[in-house]
Amino acid sequence: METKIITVPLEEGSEIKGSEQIADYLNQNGITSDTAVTFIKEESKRETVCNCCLKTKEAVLQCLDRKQFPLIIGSDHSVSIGSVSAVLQKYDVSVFWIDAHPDINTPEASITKRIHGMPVATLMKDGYPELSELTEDKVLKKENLIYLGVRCFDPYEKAYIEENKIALYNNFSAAKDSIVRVLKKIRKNIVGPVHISFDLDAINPEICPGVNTPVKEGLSFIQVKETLNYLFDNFEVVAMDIVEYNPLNDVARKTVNIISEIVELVKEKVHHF
Ligand SMILES: [Mn+2]
Repeated sequence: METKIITVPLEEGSEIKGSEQIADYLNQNGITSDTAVTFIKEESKRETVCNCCLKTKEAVLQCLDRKQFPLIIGSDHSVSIGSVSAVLQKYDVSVFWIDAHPDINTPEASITKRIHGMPVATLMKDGYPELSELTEDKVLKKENLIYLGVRCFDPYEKAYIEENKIALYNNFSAAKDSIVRVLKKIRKNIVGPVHISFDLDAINPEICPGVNTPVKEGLSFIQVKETLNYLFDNFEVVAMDIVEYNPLNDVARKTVNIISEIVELVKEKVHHF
């Protein structure tokens, strides 16, 4: 199968400058977009995010219809409202949300009110109505969500995840289990196709600094590659996001080099589908 790179230059969900020119930065570093999503900016950030997610959803749906693999490279994580909404129209997917943050805030519970902290709740129909509508009659089910690498919670988020028994695995280096052993253990519980939503801030910011909201510690790049290799080799991965890239925070091209390696890994795996 062929991989299609869809770049999405959204900043309004994070409200942090730096991601508008990601397609140019990626291009300068040898990563060419097949589709660069464009959208109308409105006065309201919410409406802008909504326009952007709708366009992202359309681009992803087009890929899926053409039997191509959509690899979405984005700025703020709100773009996943668009990408996962598209995938949900075609598949009853399990979503691996690899991130420092759970992104499951609701508009009411959110402290910052930034939409990039709400995509998971939005996909579960607990977001702003005009954004939650993008999933149409589908919804991301709690039992189909698996968090990896999450280590920075708001109190509401922590309580929600615990109460709803959402699968969450982190702190692999301290645990006896390696990340692959954890994935092997949970494999039998995962049914159907998989969407990977990978936030670059899951990685330790010392090795991956070019993100919007860094959180100290985190996964090593080796752990990320092990995870992706395992997921692609053992599941039907149907789409993937790489998000929260902020070129203005990058140091010595560390982050863009990581993106580049991930893109090559994905293309290689998808090529054999
Ligand atoms: Mn995120």
